[in-house]
Amino acid sequence: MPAFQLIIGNKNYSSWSLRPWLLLRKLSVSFEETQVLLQTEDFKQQVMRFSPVGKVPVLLDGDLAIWDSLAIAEYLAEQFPQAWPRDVAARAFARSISAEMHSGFMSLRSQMPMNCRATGREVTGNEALAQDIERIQAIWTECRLRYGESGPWLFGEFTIADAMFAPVVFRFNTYGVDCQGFAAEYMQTVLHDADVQAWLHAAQQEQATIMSYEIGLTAQ
Ligand SMILES: N[C@@H](CCC(=O)N[C@@H](CS)C(=O)NCC(=O)O)C(=O)O
Repeated sequence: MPAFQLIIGNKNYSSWSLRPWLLLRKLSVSFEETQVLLQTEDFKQQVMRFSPVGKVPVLLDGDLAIWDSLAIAEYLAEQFPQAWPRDVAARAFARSISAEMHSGFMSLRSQMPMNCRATGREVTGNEALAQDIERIQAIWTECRLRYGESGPWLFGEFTIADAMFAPVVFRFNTYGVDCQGFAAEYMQTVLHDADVQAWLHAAQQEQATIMSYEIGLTAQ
């Protein structure tokens, strides 16, 4: 039986769930997956069996529960140090952008919710959304230029930073955000990754639809 159990929401919509799921896959750690669908009547009640917050994701390691995506990532990094870049400066940078993702980009989150199986959606975003998009492309470009020599991910090898930004790639794909250069290449790396594809495939099989995430069907 795997040591870890990961409680997640809908693969199509739960961007926070994708992050630790992808990290566990990339660390080749076996884990059991338990899905609690968002917006089911007893969602809170079900998730609160595992965590006091009642939000997904939650990682269970035996009797120990770790909630919140970044805390889960840090917990895993204690056991699998390759989850962060080895170089101290790169690691500091990776931690900074991961924290920036975790605590910021509110306009992106609210105006472009993750809906990974959808494509061809259009939103007329505001200036704050444009700034979020610009900042994310700048982050990806800087990472690839400064730290990306040893592989196709932000820091060459896959790290927590890639897990943190994976849902953003799905968002850009869904809403047709036009990326150029290094940012465009990075999008392709993520979208063609086998584990990301496995997540997407599962999302495409899900039947549940949450209308508040289904935006941009026609130009607004
Ligand atoms: N800061 C948390 C955010 C977790 C979160 O908001 N999860 C959403 C799903 S993506 C959730 O559980 N929503 C249900 C609710 O708030 O009732 C993290 O990083 O894990």
